[in-house]
Amino acid sequence: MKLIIAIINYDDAGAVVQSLTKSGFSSTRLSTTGGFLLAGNVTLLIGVEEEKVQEAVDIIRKHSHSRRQLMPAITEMSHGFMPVMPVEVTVGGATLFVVDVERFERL
Ligand code: 2BA
Repeated sequence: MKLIIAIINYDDAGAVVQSLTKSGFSSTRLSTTGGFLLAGNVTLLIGVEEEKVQEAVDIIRKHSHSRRQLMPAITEMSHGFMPVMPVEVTVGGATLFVVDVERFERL
């Protein structure tokens, strides 16, 4: 068994979870915050049999869209902090980790 840890955009989460559920995948949705933008995103935990990993990844890919996002920037001056032009970053469709599950039990 594998555990897919999928970090996705908050706006895509509903469609991803709905489509996973429709295809028979169980998932747990966590509210998380990206360390760089400090903006809310969603992390899904999806336990799947190895042969179903690709199907789950395809569903996540289908509903996750990359976006340009503005990041407010500040610079340090001798007398404090000063706002400068916001920086635009591309936030990817989804960030995935697929890890081995040593043991899985429902008690
Ligand atoms: P954030 O950390 O808020 O990052 C949002 C986006 O900012 C990233 O999009 C990337 O385009 C950019 N970014 C991140 N760190 C950067 C840096 N040091 N310099 C310049 N630009 C940077 P994604 O790569 O698509 O990542 C989306 C979210 O996925 C991240 O939100 C974070 O929550 C998660 N993530 C990405 N890579 C990860 C990793 N290696 N480990 C854990 N979480 C990760």
